[in-house]
Amino acid sequence: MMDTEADVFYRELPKVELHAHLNGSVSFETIEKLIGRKPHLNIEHGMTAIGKGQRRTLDECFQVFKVIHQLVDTEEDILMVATDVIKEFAADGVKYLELRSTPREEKSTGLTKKRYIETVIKAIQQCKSEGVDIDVRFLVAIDRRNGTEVAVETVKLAKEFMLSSDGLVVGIDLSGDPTDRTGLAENVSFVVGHGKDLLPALQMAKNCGLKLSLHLSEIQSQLEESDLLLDLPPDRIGHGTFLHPEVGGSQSVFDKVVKNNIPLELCLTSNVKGQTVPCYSKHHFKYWYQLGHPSVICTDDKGVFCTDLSQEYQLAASTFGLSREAVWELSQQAIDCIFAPDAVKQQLKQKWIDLKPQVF
Ligand code: 6MZ
Repeated sequence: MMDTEADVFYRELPKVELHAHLNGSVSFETIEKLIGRKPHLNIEHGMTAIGKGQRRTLDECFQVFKVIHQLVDTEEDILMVATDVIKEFAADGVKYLELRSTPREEKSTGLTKKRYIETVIKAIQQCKSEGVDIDVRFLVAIDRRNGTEVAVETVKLAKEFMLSSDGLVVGIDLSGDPTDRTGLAENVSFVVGHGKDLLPALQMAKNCGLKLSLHLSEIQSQLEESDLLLDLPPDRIGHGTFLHPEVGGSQSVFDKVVKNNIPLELCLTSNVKGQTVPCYSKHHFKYWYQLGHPSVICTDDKGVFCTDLSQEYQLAASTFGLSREAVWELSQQAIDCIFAPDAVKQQLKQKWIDLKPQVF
């Protein structure tokens, strides 16, 4: 299909991507290469992506990540996936990207969590040395389901890399399936994944200078957890679908978000396809944007949800009637929410000025 004039505008719009999970961002083309490397797994495309018009429960979305993790289990895979993802974001007009990923160890391939992070950093450095026009930083992710000990271990690793990676590792992400709250040990089920168990690790991260982006209230039942974690406070919030009063958010939670001016990372297609939001027009972007609260459009998992950042901006504009001037301002305001230092913000702001069209 031919690109329309609007497609070109949104692709050329310089953009900041702040909420992208590495393994959720793997494109169709890269999945093809991974399937070719591991034919014995019998994985087909329908198992790694949720196509146009399709919807799944959030729980089913998390099954998709498990399939992708089977395909990405060696250093070579991670290097290829990270390099491809970075180049795809760059080709889509993203000038600054914060990638996030959960370090995994794979006994069968000898992959360790440390090597996992080193490999992502290597991919970032390789893209830089090839002159790919994008500034990439990394957030080390904590999967809420793995509990206190793993969270503390992850923060320690992130701290090590924050000090040794030349500013590439900038923070911590808290993510993972919020609907799955049971773990099993010796056949006794117990509750996992509650933020109160992760609070000490997150506090430790904050104390050592790591920035915090936390998935909060992605589903309705997480309000009490959000109230607790907002006292940290985090530097950014992922999704925050149920934080405002119109969807049942408490005054206490709402006040904490607003008083601390905590930016929200908003992912329209992800929330609609994962059915935590009924349709695009009911997305909470509208509420926060109208309030003038810092709201950053992001993709979440561009591979799994078959989207890209240009498309997400285009959807926000068509759904909520944003002018091109307003869209430009929205992408520019995202610069203030990045975790890299002020000097980087200044460079990006200059870039936006240089690239801005005379007329829209
Ligand atoms: C919460 C999510 C997510 O870390 O292996 N992840 N966590 N909510 C979401 N909304 C849909 N989408 C992705 O990338 C995949 C992992 O990112 C988190 C989950 O922990 C998932 O396993 P990485 O690169």
